[in-house]
Amino acid sequence: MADVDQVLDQAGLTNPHVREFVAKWAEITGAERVEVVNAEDDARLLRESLDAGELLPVSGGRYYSRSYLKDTARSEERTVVATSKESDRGVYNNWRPADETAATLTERMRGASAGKTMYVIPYLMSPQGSPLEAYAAGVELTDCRPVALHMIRMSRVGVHYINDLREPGSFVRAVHVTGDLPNLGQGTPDDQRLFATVADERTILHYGSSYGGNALLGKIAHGLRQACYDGKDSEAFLAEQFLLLGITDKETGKTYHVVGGFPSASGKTNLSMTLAPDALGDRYHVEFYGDDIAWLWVGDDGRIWAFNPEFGVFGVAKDTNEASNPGAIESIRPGSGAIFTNVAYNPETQEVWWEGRTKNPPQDAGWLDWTGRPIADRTPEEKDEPWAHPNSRFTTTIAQVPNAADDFEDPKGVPVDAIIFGGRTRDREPLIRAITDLAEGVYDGMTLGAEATFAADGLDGQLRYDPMSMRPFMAYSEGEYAAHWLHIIGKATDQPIFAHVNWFQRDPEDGHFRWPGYRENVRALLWLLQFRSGEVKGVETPVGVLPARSELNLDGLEIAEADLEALLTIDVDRWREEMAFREEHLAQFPGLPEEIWDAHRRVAKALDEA
Ligand code: GTP
Ligand code: SPV
Ligand code: MN
Repeated sequence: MADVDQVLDQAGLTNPHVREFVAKWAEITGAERVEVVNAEDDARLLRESLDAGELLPVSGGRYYSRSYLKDTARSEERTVVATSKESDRGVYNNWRPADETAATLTERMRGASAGKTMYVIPYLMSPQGSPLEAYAAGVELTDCRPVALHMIRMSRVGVHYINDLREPGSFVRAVHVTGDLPNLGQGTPDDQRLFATVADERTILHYGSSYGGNALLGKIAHGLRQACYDGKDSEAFLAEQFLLLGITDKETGKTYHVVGGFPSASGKTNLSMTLAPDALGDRYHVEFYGDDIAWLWVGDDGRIWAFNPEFGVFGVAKDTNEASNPGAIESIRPGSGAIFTNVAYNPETQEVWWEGRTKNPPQDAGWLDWTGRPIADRTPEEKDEPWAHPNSRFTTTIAQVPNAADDFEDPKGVPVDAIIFGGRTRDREPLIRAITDLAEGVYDGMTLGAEATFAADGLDGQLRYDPMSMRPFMAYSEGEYAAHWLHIIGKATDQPIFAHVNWFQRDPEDGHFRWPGYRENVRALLWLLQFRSGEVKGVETPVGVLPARSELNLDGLEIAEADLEALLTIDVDRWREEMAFREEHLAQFPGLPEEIWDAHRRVAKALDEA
């Protein structure tokens, strides 16, 4: 066992609370060595990971990692929020008592890093100097070197972010222990994995994975789950699984900012990195701020302000190509330092590939699927299996995104003009409906959902509800959550407009997407911003204001009349059916504010009278 004090001295890590935290967990996990990580260590750590075979080289100074077969996504069932008050229990947050959860995890982690190095990663989940910086500092301890490399891309990493913090509670204590992945019983009744945020102690303990949100603790665990709790506790802010983008109208010189909550894998990365469609590109410029997390607060000017606490992008690879998301392709180009996880890999050419990268898979020999198996060895039955895992990802920094906003690191954030929600809905939801009332906006967020992907997930036509796209991240009860939203946005004297969008409506006959999606989605946002500023009137419906056909800018877009008609109208019968599902959904949440119920009844009544 290394001399922890000596290592921390050498690294110039002087904060006594952090030192105490590191020493405690070095002792518990039994790590053989301790090492402090700064962003400047990236090149050395990459070399060491390549030498150790943890990473494989991709052409142009990029990298490839493969995770254990049963460790390829966040596990929502194994993720819990723990606090000392049972009133934090929600319907979806897997609440547990703090003391027994911390005790269980301490036992699982005891001795589990024996023989390994424990990397100490001080990080900041905000631009430096932001008004919410007090909630953004953390120290992740991990026994996995590639996790350190991902953290360097996804957050701001360095000792100077934490050295001067005085209070014991002024940084999040985050401990990640990988565990013996082949022997954790993933998906069995004896599953050993446990991912806990002990929110009222600002402590995160994750055991049994080295993948994504399970292991990069600054991202989901701190940036969403812990921050969601801190935001409520302080009554100061909201932390949401939101994208953040800017649209500049070059003709008027005005810039607008939009945040959007879509459930996981429902299009946040794609929308946030999008470009204006070619036909509108001369006039509108879209700027990227963030693709997964935004923190929101009320500024002194009475507006809602936001920033992205992250430093990088951990994006879904599938279907990312020059047409769907040219910005993403550019952000992972040779020289970007990107890390690819669980895509297909060719060790001879050092190239990577995933479904949708090109129309057809590459032809040359030597390709391995995401598990490392040669494609050439596939049996005829296996021939059609995907080469990349459906949740395979790329990791890159925001600075690599070509249309990253110049001010993405500005600590004062940006003012928010619109808050949009969107899920994957095959019918019922029109392209866009604007909502001008705060309670109806929050109600729309609370009834957000995505289509059940497997028949077993739910009844046909019924959504898997994902309130605010925060179902797996809410750190306290849904009722209080809605109240906190009403409180924070309600404090703003100049409130953003709400809207619900849907890029995924399909023709029931042949299943084609009625809306072309991707870059064309900007057209719906432009309408919303014009509606907010009173330039267009829209068409009132019981569920919000829809664009009149003539108001939607369709220059350069070919779309069938029947599709457009379906996208710009509402199906009242399907909506009435949905209202009954919503009633059951909302009734699960004790303490849901009366304003939300009023909004529900208003919409239901309007539909009945329609
Ligand atoms: P997380 O990182 O898991 O939170 O996901 P995300 O919300 O950022 O999702 P992402 O943008 O990566 O999109 C997920 C999938 O939806 C990808 O396979 C996209 O190709 C697809 N997708 C995104 N936007 C559109 C769209 O406008 N139309 C259609 N048809 N598909 C889309
Ligand atoms: C998500 O699953 O919503 C993600 C990826 O953004 S992860 O970091 O794994 O949570
Ligand atoms: Mn996400």
